[in-house]
Amino acid sequence: MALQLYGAPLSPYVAKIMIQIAAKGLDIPIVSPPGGTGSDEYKKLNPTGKVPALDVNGTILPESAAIQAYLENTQAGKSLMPNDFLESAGVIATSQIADLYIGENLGALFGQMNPKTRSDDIVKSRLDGLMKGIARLNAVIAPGPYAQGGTMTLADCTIAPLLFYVTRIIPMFGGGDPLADASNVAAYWEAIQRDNHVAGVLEDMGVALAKMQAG
Ligand SMILES: N[C@@H](CCC(=O)N[C@@H](CS)C(=O)NCC(=O)O)C(=O)O
Repeated sequence: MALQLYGAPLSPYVAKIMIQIAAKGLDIPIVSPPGGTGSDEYKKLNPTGKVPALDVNGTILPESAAIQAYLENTQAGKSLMPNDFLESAGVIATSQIADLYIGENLGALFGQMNPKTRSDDIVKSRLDGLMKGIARLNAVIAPGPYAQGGTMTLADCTIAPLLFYVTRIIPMFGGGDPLADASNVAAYWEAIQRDNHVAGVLEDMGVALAKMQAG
């Protein structure tokens, strides 16, 4: 089966698939979307224009949660989903809480990085939303070493790259420690960075972010 992942180094949604690929020991090439994310050229392949997208023998699968599920169901390597249906649904729920209530707000804040074009109202409402998202995650996540059940799951692939940005972006907008009132998330964040597969991908993200900030 020929697989190829369209990706970009700074995307937390791409990083979640890269952690999954690393943890399962898969060999899937990562390529830049032709013309760039959001370009007309790339939209001919993937109508959403977003990364990640998985090319499966010429069929393009968008959306990171769908890609996670596809790779989990079709590829060999370490299982990242519990066998128990209820535990497995819990992993999906925790991933969704992180994606919807943290990831969506982070995405909006990325668009407000430039102080010259920034809307204070958008920043305020998205920072409020992000803090509520962190509180929601705090209510469902284990304090490490992994998000659920003491072993690596797809939830860890999703959450770690989002926390990478949470801990960097809120201070950039003048906020304090975003995890100060979220002790489970704070302990989890300390622990998950010690997983080798997670650490490798987060390190690459750090390098790409430093390069972007240096202009
Ligand atoms: N819900 C999507 C979100 C993906 C996403 O927002 N990707 C961003 C990069 S972090 C992107 O490609 N943005 C380009 C665009 O919106 O045109 C997923 O889970 O895959």
